[in-house]
Parts: sequence; structure tokens; C-alpha cells
Amino acid sequence: MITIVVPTYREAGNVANLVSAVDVVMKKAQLEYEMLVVDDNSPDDIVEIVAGLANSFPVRIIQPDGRPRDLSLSVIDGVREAEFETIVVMDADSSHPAEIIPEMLRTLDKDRSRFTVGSRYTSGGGFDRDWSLWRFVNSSIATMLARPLTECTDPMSGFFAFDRNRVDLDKMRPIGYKIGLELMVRGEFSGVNEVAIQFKDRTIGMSKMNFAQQWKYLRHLRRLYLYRFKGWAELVHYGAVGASGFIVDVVFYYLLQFLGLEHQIARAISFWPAVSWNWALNRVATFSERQRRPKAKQWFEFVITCLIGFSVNWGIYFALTSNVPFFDSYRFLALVVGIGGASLFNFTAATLFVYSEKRVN
Ligand SMILES: Nc1nc2c(ncn2[C@@H]2O[C@H](COP(=O)(O)OP(=O)(O)OP(=O)(O)O)[C@@H](O)[C@H]2O)c(=O)[nH]1
Ligand SMILES: [Mg+2]
Repeated sequence: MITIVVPTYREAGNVANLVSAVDVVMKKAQLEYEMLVVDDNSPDDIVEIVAGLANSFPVRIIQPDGRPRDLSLSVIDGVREAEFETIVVMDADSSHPAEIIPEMLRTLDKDRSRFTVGSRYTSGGGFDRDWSLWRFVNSSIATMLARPLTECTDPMSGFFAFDRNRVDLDKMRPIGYKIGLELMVRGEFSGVNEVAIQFKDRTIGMSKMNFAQQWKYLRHLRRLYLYRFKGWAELVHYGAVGASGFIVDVVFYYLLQFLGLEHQIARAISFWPAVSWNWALNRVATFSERQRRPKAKQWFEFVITCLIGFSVNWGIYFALTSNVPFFDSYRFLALVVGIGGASLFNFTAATLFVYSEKRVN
């Protein structure tokens, strides 16, 4: 017994084809199922269409209320509402070949602790070749970025099957479209199995893929990296924020001189926008998966640790150049070691003390 969850938005023109295609396949394979259409209150007549189809097929529709329109949340709503433990999720636009469902279910049944994905990139898989170069590059980069998060070759796939008992739905925090990726990373699966699919482009209805969705995808990835790699991801993040803070520092240093200030004064002042920039970015980005603490107090603590960090920086430089002849000849290296030491000190203070140690996920 299987629940097939189909998220829809403006798919009135596709739903009848989908329902009959799936029914043929399931009957032939003698699989009992229900199809649950989760529609985000589309401005079309999908409700009436599904009501008509329900006379001949095991299909029903829900329209969740009171939250913004969202593909991933729709899938989660569908999984919650599903009658059966075995879940298949697929798109409504016939991009996903219904014929593959029985094979996906067989694969899932071999080991129900694993997540099963309909994959375009595993051997035997593929997609319509009339993609523009732009779309192809876009999709390849998006896929590559997610690869380190899972063992799946097609982490972007929206066609998958799993056992609902393996997922704590309250822990899912997707942003945007990639609910499959979210489930693979945060679900309690022992691994991923792939079944080859030929992906077809939609022929009816309009695409909802746009720049806003791609931006959301990057935000989602960032969140998943922080979840999966925790302290290491924070360290890399912290380094990138530090590098951007260096640019802020330099820009202010020159800008203030351009406005007529002495260079020593400019140097003393430019520290403040830079340190505040770093504090803010670390708050909203690097440590975004941790509980928020009061702003003013945290800013103050951040500044204090940076000042101590600077003493560490300067101390290392001083000690190396006065005691080690090598570093006295190559002072720039002493400067680099100093910055490295101070960064580690700052990161340690930030991770243990300035930003809460409590994670929200
Ligand atoms: N419930 C719900 N479903 C959505 C939403 N956005 C898209 N969908 C559905 O999710 C599935 C995938 O969306 P698509 O628009 O096909 O996205 P795509 O496959 O990446 O792009 P195209 O096929 O080129 O349009 C389809 O069944 C859509 O109807 C949404 O905000 N809410
Ligand atoms: Mg599609």
C-alpha cells in the first residue's frame, strides 16, 4: 500500500494525464495505492477535476491553508496526511515516468532503511537533450554543489520513494524546491539507492523555476552544509566572512583618507565598521543555525575578543621576529602566522562563547 504525493501549482491541465498514467502502471503491477494531490490553492479548477477523477481512481486532493505557497512544505503536508507508510513523491507535469514506480518500490522494499531516488545521472538515466546550454550549466553546477551532502548522483531529483517512519517531519526545514535533498540529508536513512529515469520536459503549463528559486536553493544548501558539517562548515564560513571584513576595513581606510582624515586616524576608525560587519555576518550567516543572543551584548563581546585576538596577532609577530632569525628575514611570514593564530583564537572564542553554543537543528 502506497501513497503517491503530488505537489501541484497550476497543473489543472496535467493532472488527468498523470492520474490515468499512474493508474495503468499500478494496476499492471498489482499495487494498491492512493494518490494525494497537495495543491497550493491554484487559481484554476483542479479541485473540480480531481473530484471528477475520484469517481474512477483512488485520488484525493488537499489544499493546505494559512502558510505561504511552497513546494517543499506541500510535500511535507502530503506526507503527514498520507494514509500509508510507503511514500512516493513525483511531479504533476509528467516529467517523471510513472512506469518506474514499481521498480522504485521494489528497490525500496529490498532495504526499507534506505531512500530511493529516480535519478537522471545514474547509468541508464537521462533527460531531454534539447536543453539550452544555460539550463544545462545551471543544473550541473546546482547538482555539483549538493554532491558532498549526499551519496546520491542526482540530489536535485523530485522523484523519490521512502518509508515515512524514517523521517521526523518536525526536523525538516527546507527552503525552496529541494525537499528530496532535505529528506536525504536530515532524514534517518542508512543510504540512498538510485533507479535510472528518463526525465521529460513539461509540455503543458508553465515552469516555476526562476532566479528567486535559485537564490533560495543557495540558501538551502548553506543551511544543509552547516547541518551536515557543523563546526567545519562554520570555520570555512568564518574565514570567508573574515576575508570580506578585510575588504570593508581597507575600503574605509582609503575612503576616510579621501575625505581628508589622517592615515593613523583612518586606520583607527576603519576597524569599527569592519568588526561590526564581521559580527553581523557571523550572526546571520556563519552561526545562523544557533540560537540568537541579545545583539548589543554580543557585539560588545565580539569586539573584545577581536581586540584580544589582535594582541595575539601582534604577540606572535613580535615573538617570532625577535626570537627566530628566519622570521626576522621573512617578516611577512611572521605576519601571516600571526593572522592565522589570531583567527583561530577568534573563531574559538566565537564558537564557544560569543555565539550561543546551542544549535537550533
Ligand atoms: N503545492 C505546490 N506545488 C508546486 C509549487 N511550485 C511547483 N509545484 C509543483 O511541483 C512540481 C515541480 O514543479 P515544476 O514547476 O515542474 O518545476 P521544475 O520541474 O523544476 O521545472 P519545469 O518542469 O521546467 O517547470 C510540479 O508538480 C509543480 O506543480 C508550489 O509552490 N506549491
Ligand atoms: Mg517540472
